[in-house]
Amino acid sequence: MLRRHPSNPILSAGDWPYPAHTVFNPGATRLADGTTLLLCRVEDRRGHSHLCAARSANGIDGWVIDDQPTLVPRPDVHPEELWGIEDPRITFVPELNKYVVAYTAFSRDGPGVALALTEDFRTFERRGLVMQPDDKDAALLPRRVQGQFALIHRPATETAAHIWVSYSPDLNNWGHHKMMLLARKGAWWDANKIGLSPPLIETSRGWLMIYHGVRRTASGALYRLGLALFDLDDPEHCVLRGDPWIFGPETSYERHGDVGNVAFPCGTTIGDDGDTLHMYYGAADTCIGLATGSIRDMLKWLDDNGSRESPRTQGARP
Ligand code: BMA
Repeated sequence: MLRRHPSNPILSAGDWPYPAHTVFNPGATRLADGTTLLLCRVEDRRGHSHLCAARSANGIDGWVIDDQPTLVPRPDVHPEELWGIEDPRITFVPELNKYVVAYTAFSRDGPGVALALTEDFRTFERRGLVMQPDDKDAALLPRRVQGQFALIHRPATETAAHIWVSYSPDLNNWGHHKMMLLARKGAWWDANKIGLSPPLIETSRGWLMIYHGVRRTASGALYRLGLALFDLDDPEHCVLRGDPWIFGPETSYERHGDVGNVAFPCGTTIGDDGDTLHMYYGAADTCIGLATGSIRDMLKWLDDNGSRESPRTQGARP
């Protein structure tokens, strides 16, 4: 359902105009003129990450990469960014006429969720930490639902890591926290730990979610992707959830790298036809891959491979 581009990996540290150890887990959007913008996580040789923008007319090649880091940690004013900023998810919000970037701030006490607003990916208005540690894998919906902004995120405890949605009137004050999707249990590919991957995709049938499931194996974790669909007006209500995973590490650049067996998308763009989905993903925490699919095919696949879930029983099926 998602086909890898033959020139994968499309971006890696060797393409960078300044020293970089690895580049991965990019947020993605299309700018007003159709340009694809990736906001890439760049890890330096201290192990700290910052974000750097890369722009391309076709979203495949000809990338123009900022010659300096685009958004850097500011632990002097935002102590929660002490050990870097990671994994941005970009949402264009027409009401604000701005892009909202939800990213992981790596604090002394673990990862939390921070927001920054921008019009041009050159200057940013930081809103700071909105979800305290341990929390990550966050993205905003592009419009209010029932009068409120909605943020998807993944709080984690020692025993649980499920996907939640929280609501806010102003992007600063968050409440009405609701469980959105539960990790399954036992042998399932998405047992114990799941998280949002790219921001939700709005379709006529609901919000389409691509999420990752982490399978713990004797030789480490396996990061794979699944699909779920949520009610447009009530995003905490899961309409359909796919049973099998749809995309996982297979190629050498996904199998081998700093963290092998990881395919981790943080962004998608939609083609001019309104259906073609370009998914940008971190491969093995080392480089960036592109895979392409069809939103229509994904919805059809969910009809054929999905189960209806009620909030009380989701994830609990054997
Ligand atoms: C997750 C995040 C991602 C990373 C993945 C695999 O928990 O930290 O940034 O790609 O693990 O290491």
